[in-house]
Amino acid sequence: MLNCIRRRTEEALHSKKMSKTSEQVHKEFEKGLKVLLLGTGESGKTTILKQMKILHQEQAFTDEERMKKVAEIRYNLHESIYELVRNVTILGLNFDSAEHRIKADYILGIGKYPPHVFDDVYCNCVQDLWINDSAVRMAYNNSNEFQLIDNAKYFLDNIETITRADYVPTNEDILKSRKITNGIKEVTFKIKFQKGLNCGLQTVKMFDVGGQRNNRNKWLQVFEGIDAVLFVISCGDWDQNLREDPTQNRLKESLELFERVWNNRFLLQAGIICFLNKQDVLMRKIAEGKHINQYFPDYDKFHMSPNEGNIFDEAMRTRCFIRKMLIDIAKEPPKRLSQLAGGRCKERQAYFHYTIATDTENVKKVLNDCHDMIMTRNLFDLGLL
Ligand SMILES: Nc1nc2c(ncn2[C@@H]2O[C@H](COP(=O)(O)OP(=O)(O)OP(=O)(O)O)[C@@H](O)[C@H]2O)c(=O)[nH]1
Ligand SMILES: [Mg+2]
Repeated sequence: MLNCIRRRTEEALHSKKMSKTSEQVHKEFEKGLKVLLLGTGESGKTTILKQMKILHQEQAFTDEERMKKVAEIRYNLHESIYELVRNVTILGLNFDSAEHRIKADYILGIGKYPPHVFDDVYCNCVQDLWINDSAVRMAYNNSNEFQLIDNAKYFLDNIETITRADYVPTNEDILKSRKITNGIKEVTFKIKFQKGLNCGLQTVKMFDVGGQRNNRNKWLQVFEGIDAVLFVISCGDWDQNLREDPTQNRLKESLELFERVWNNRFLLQAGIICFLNKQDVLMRKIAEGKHINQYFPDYDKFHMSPNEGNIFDEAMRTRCFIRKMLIDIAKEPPKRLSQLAGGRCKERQAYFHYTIATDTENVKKVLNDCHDMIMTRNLFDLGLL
């Protein structure tokens, strides 16, 4: 009799505890997540935000938004040819013919901003220079020496579509377009998660900030109560310098910024997930015979561990090397955290993903993994796991 009562009491307590736990898990889920995108200029933060819209909003871009993008994309198209033509001379190259020189002067005469009308004369000039002039191609192959947007080739190859009067940008066009972020953008998503700790809707607030140096002083405003930082780093620009400081290497700037974010005292509670982005650009550069060791001599001493992949795969080795430099920074517990804990440090680690932010399927998978990780971490911190 007594045994029976005890068993029932234990069962009741267990079930009460379980329902309390499940209530707490539910509460934690309902509270929503605050996610912050950080990284240097042009690393791909806004592109990740655009992917969130594509993946989690019924209508990713309204007709009005698409129409607004037309001007941005045409701006990207014009700035691409303008910078290429301008740099032919700067690089000491010569156009193939007098006719091409005249066409180049016509483009330069328009100036940095695109013309009001993209007529046949304009389109023919751009296409002839882009497709047929070897000096323009040479400038393109050396575009790490000046500032050219990543997807210049994509826009120049698609000039006929982009300049049509009835042009409506596709999602791919929008993902590949480039417009600098100034200030802070906040977007709230209601996300339906299929798997993981809880199936249902969760609110995710995502903050996108401008990554160029003059924008970074605004970052502090949004550091409060952040669950996770998605730190985006471009792996394709080891041979380029910053737009805002032509003396600083872009990858070095990213590594230094990562170190500052890792040690930032306002972000000690946030999970840090690092997106090693622009893997397609990295692979393209390796395929073109470019190497990182010219800019990062330590690469020659770098040894991949056998489980990281084929050591003869140069692209793989390069991405592992960049990852290793980040791991070395994150290996040290944040300086402030060790001080606060009097030397006894709560374990903290950074997570790494290789990404191509313009590829929706790739980002979908990575973001799902990140969500699982953030929720697991939050529930663990609350003692619920
Ligand atoms: N090829 C390629 N292009 C990418 C990738 N990720 C981003 N881009 C392009 O890189 C450019 C810059 O990306 P953004 O997302 O605007 O960069 P950002 O980090 O928001 O830059 P700021 O607003 O200046 O801080 C855009 O043209 C993107 O389409 C990638 O993985 N591969
Ligand atoms: Mg941006």
